[in-house]
Amino acid sequence: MKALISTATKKTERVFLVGVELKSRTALDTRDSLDELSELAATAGGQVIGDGTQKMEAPVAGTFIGTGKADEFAKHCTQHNVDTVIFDDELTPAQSRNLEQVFECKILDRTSLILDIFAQRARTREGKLQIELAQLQHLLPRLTRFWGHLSRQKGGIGMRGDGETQLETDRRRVQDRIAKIGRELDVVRRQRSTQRQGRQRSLWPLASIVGYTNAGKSTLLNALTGADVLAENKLFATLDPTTRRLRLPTNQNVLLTDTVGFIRKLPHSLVEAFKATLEEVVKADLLIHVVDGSHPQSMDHIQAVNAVLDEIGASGKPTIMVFNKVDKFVNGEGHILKTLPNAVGISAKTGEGIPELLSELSKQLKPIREFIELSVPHEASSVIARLHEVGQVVERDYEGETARFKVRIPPHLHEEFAPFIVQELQTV
Ligand SMILES: Nc1nc2c(ncn2[C@@H]2O[C@H](COP(=O)(O)OP(=O)(O)OP(=O)(O)O)[C@@H](O)[C@H]2O)c(=O)[nH]1
Ligand SMILES: [Mg+2]
Repeated sequence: MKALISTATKKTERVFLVGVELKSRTALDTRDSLDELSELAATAGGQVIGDGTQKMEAPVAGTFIGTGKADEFAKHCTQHNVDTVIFDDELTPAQSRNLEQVFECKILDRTSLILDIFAQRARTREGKLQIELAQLQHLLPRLTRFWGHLSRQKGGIGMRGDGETQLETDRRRVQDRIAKIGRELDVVRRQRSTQRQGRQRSLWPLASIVGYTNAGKSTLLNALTGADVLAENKLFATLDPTTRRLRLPTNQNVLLTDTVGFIRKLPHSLVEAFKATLEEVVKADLLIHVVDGSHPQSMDHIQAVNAVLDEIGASGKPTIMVFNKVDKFVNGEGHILKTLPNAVGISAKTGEGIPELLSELSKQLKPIREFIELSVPHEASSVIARLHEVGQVVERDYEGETARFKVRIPPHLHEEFAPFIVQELQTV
């Protein structure tokens, strides 16, 4: 058991972490995951005073860890004035209740901790509603008098966000609130979808920046487009999507979207709640998967991101793998780059590798838009109207015998305009 010396002020919540080394996991996996949990706890404002692990075949139904171990940890926690014990795996409602009795303090799991961080970070109306929905859905089966009591008395980690006022109410009211949020979200999303349609009319291809939390997605968007999205060394710095236009050296335009980062064991309720926000990712023509290449677990991170992409139905898209933070590479991490197709090593911070990324981006975007010259009879007004609706008309000339257009179109519309195509243009 690792015990850290406390320098906590009265207000900081003192936190103890518990992880299990199941048969399916190695000691290293458990350690990595606990280190990440510790970062999450710190991000939520807690002070981690120590952690403990147990090696076991499978979790115990009643208390997750063995009762002997639970008693041992509980004693340690009492001695060190621990306010909150956080388990690295999702607990069942019954396990949480039983553990609360053993530890006599607040019990959280990784899921509620992540939900709590999201609640603190949410800024937009949609973000706040989504996180409240996820919190309430997670909470509903876990509503106990203990929680109600705690939320009135203490608040703190796991008890924040707009959902807080509801924590003390009964299930019925929570359910009513869930239904109400659903309706409010509908309204907010309809507005956002109108905005998106406006953008789609421009018909620029959409590239979504995805990746593990803290990989450097926002830093990259800022570096490429001069956006000023908050980028900081904290987990889940970004929740709401930001889209900016990028004009490539080849004069192609692309819309870049930076959105929420992913993490191992991302709560399902959260993925569900954020599905609408993540629509940007689902709709994208191309993904830019940013990896913190200097992180020792970068390969696990890639897998975790791919799992979430799968879950939201965004896997299988053309993807550029971007290994970021090359300025921090020390142990030849760069070798991964050579083993993956479409991989680029960059530093969003120093600008190293950005030209290579831009050229890979134009290469990947080329098949996404065709640049063609058309000759359309003046009387074919429906064709001309359709062209303006679905294509990006760059030049037009109505003076000659036929109307002439230089236009960018999605390749699947090639057939439709085939009779009028004069030539395919080189500059895209
Ligand atoms: N050394 C180094 N640090 C970087 C680089 N790119 C980003 N960072 C740092 O990594 C941290 C996270 O960067 P963000 O851009 O906020 O990461 P993100 O992927 O948007 O993270 P979330 O929004 O939290 O998911 C910040 O402290 C950045 O300054 C890089 O190329 N090199
Ligand atoms: Mg970010």
